[in-house]
Amino acid sequence: MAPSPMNPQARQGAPEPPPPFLEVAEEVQVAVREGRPVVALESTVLAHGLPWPDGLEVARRAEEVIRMAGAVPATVAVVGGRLRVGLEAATLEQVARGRFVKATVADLGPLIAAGGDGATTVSATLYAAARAGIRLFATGGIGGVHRGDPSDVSSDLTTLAREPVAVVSAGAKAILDLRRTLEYLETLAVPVIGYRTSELPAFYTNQSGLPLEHRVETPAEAAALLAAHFSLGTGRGVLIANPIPEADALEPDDFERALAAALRAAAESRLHGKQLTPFLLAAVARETGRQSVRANQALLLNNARVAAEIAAALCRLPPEGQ
Ligand code: PSU
Ligand code: MN
Repeated sequence: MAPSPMNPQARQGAPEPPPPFLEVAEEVQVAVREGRPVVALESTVLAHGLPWPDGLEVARRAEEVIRMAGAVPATVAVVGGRLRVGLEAATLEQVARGRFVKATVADLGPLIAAGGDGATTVSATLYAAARAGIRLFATGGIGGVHRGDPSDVSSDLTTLAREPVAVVSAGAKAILDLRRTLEYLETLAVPVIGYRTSELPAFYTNQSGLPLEHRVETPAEAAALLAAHFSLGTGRGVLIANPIPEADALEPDDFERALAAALRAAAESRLHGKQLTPFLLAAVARETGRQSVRANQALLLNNARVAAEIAAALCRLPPEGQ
């Protein structure tokens, strides 16, 4: 059901009849019901985007940062065939150990049928967040159009066009073709909003050279923009592009050198599809002497904080029509 402009639930997310395999943690359910801020987090980045135990450390810290900003964190994963929204500490650790398979929205049906375990990507997390009535979602960088192979397009993009959730991300992962990724989002009519920037951030760095038309300066401004967007009832999400803090950014030249080596290694191993992104991220981490891992953690925590601040501002807006 698309949220209608008159629907008072439009800001918090209109609850649809939940699919039977969706299991939303009590704390998250209560917060959504009472109109309190909630931020969803994905789990692929914990399991496959960062090495153990960095993934676990950042998972815990992201949840803390969200709580400190007054919101409830809701990390998403498939556990024993149940799509879980909000994980307890022991499950978070299991996920970060990297044994859960990478699960996109297309993998949910097979995983649920098999009773399997999956770490959800941005696309699968968007699906779950929307069903749980969550409007804000923080990640590191969304997937997009790959360099060298413009036919490899992440389902993160097409799912953003289907689920009315705002994703706070440091642009898209810089291992991608950012220009084509931005074009693709334009085709899908997903608005891309710069958070205190007029340039698409490039994940580990802030220089993409790609201008953004829309920009907000504060959580309140972002919340007002989201309320207007969601009230349109287009059913589409929003990408809020939040730059990495300058002190944590990589030198663009260092990153490009590391990426060139990573892309060569990927081509030699003939990698493609789901394996490509984790392979490239791991190779860049090796090439930069883990500087990229530290940058990835810093930007993720920064996105978690901004998402929580926007979620809180969204809940503070006066009721619609007044
Ligand atoms: N951002 C990171 N690390 C990651 C990812 C994003 O910093 O591991 C993950 C996200 O889960 C995203 C996925 O949804 O990579 C995209 O993978 P693909 O390109 O295969 O669609
Ligand atoms: Mn891909």
